[in-house]
Amino acid sequence: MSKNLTTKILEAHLVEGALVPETEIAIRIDHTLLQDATGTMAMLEFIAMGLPKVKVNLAAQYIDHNLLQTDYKNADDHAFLTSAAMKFGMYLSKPGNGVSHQVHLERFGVPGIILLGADSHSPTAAGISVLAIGAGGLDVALAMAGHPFNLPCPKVMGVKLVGELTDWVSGKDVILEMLRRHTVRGAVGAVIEYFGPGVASLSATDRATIGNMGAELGATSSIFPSDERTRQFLESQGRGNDWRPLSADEGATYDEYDEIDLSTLEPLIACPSSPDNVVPVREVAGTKVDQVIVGSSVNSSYRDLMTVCRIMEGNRVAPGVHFHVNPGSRQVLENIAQDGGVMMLLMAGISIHQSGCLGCIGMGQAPGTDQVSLRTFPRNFPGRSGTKGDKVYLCSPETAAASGMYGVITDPRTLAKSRSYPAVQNPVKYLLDDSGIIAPLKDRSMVEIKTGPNILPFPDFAALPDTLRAGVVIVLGDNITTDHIMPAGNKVLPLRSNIPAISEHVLEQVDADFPARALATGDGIIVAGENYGQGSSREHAAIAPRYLGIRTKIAKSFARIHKANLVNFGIVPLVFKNPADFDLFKQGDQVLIPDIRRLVESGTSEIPVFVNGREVATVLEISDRQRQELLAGGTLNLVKQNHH
Ligand code: MIC
Repeated sequence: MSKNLTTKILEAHLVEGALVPETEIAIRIDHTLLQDATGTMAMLEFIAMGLPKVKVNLAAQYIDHNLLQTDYKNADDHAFLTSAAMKFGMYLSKPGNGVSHQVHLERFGVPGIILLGADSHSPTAAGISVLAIGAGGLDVALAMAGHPFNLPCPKVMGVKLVGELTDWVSGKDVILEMLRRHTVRGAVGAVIEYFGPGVASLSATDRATIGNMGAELGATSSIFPSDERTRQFLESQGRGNDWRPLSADEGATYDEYDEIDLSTLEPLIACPSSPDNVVPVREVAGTKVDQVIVGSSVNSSYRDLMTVCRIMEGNRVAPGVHFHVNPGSRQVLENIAQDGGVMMLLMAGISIHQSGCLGCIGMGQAPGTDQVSLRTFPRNFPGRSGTKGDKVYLCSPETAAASGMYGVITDPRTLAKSRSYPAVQNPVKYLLDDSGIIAPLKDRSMVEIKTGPNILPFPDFAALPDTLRAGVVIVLGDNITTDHIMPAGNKVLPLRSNIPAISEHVLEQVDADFPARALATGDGIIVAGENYGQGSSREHAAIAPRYLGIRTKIAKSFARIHKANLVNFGIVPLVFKNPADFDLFKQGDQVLIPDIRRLVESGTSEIPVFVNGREVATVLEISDRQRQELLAGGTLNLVKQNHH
């Protein structure tokens, strides 16, 4: 039978289960990736497992998120992560060396492998045909310890690409078109597999852009065939030997199907404040812009930045606009510097920042009150920039450059009147410099792990009680993001290794009293609408609410990574059998779930919940393994029990 590429890669890595969508499978992991914001907790969890060394082919620790050193906290975390990476045989990418996604693409990814990353944008590696999956830190720590990764088997959404992009349109517009068509929930439970004649016209870095923002559709991962373009990219990185061809079989079928004619796409833009709020740029053209940022998590490659350089060459940023560039890696910066791009940016009046995530995660670069910020980033969830009521638009580097030049949102095709499209290609041979990467040590015996006063041990969580009596601490609507639940930004991110301190910020943007009320309630419940917990992989969005006493969340539906994180930390993720029952719950209600422990243990999917004298049917759709984790009060408790 002919197979699609996703099936082939999953089959080659399958350890348990069968490839039947929605049933649980376990897969072997080849590479793991941690970054510093999720990595401190993941590393503490790995240390708690008591192993002397990582047990995957390659484990990388990146320092790219918490780069501002406003006090000792981030610097301490970096010293901790560096020492732990050296202790356990990992690669360490130093602060300023680049964003994990870009660096892994450049230096480590290999077509056909599976990468598990504690960052939802890990599927950037789709650019070179790596099946990369975002997961919570604990799941990645378990993979580092050699455990297979458990997940609901994804369905495969085949997207046939035909035609070629026209001038001034690039990879970002392809994924914005996907978001326009399918919304932020459109690919939940699916791998998006691109195929067809249009693929060959997309560079590895344009494919990486499309893979990165598959996360915004809720996809488990995204994948492209490995072809001549993939080979060229690996050759240009001095890694031609890592290349192998990969594609779907002739006549392969897909669970879902879509088709995009690349030649019909025009420049698109996601308006505030959701990545799927997409319109053609021309519809919002003329909107005054205060800030423009190109780079960070996505659109930070050589092609992306050099496109901006070439468009801005001999031009200036409009007065009143602050234009920033955040290179994806030191390698990208060095290569555009070698080709004269840095001077083009400087002479245009653009600020060049160090390579890293920076404003993408609210680590600096927050816009001012009522200012419009145009970014090539993947997410524009409300307040994520660090400014309440922010107005963040997401667009391609082409649109960003044109808008920065004119000071208003501008369709880049209008530039065609005065200049030709630069059509930048990635270098045939990159200038290579791995000085920002420390390779695993041969002799690790002398390495001591450094901690600091802000790095606290993982809190103890109690096992699931027999019967749960809990108060409804808050009722929330649809599409609540992990940025709502556990905000990022330069104030909160430094607390990622200190659960008591970070828990004071849970849901603060939605309701500043939530943390205090949750603590006062004792055992608590959160009630929510559809797609609860979309967005990032941050497990703090589960750990910190749990620390505040939240024992169950009842929602109309959950996002994949967040649901897995909830179980990992002992929070029971219940789904309304009848979504209309959502209306029966109000803040302050007392809820009773009799016999919850026995029900979870018994394997039944139906869990009755009592509120205001009414019985509400809810469903618990998790695997037997996850049931054991819930009973123990979380995965770490179970791992510890099994070790003793
Ligand atoms: C993000 O883009 O939201 C992040 C920051 O990269 C997160 C990880 C985190 O919260 O540390 C992600 O996407 O997983």
